[in-house]
Amino acid sequence: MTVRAVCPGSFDPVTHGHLDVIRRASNTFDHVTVACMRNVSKRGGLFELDERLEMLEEVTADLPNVELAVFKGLLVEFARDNGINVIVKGLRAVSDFEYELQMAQMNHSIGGGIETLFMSANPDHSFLSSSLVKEVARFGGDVSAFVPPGVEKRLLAKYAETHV
Ligand code: COD
Repeated sequence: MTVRAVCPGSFDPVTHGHLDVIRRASNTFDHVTVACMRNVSKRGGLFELDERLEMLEEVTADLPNVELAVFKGLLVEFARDNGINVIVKGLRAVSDFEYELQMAQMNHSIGGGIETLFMSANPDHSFLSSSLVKEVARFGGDVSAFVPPGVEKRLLAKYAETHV
């Protein structure tokens, strides 16, 4: 049986933490869809959808079994429509766990039993979130250790452009 996984997220922008989970999923499953949520309703949404996708495209170009997609609405519906068997999430800390567990259980319930598998975050990246990276970049801090070079460039350009 071909196992198709999805790594869902906002990816606003993609960080080394996301990339680590995507790479490990690509080594574990036959096929991986990185599904970028269309509406970033979270506070601090910075990049347009096409910009987030361009960055994802750049950083996953060397992973032949990874494809990109956009979704809106329920993740389980996207998974069902695309023959996806498994949702893959990264777990950074206990603080992630409660919400992620609840989401996994809800998705299992409304998604015809779809499984969520958690990958423990690489300790080197377990403190990383897109929001924190944006905050550091916004105030002129060095984010080169946290995001790929192309993403860093776009962050610098974005904040130069918005003069925030
Ligand atoms: N290390 C490891 N993993 C990480 C790291 C890190 N440093 N940073 C993030 N991750 C992983 C986490 O697993 C996270 O879930 C995923 O990457 C994506 O992170 P973000 O911040 O880009 O994306 P989120 O958290 O905004 O994405 C949330 C979803 C889009 C997955 C979620 O809201 C969703 O599924 N929405 C669709 C509506 C739906 O179906 N809701 C659920 C009903 S129960």
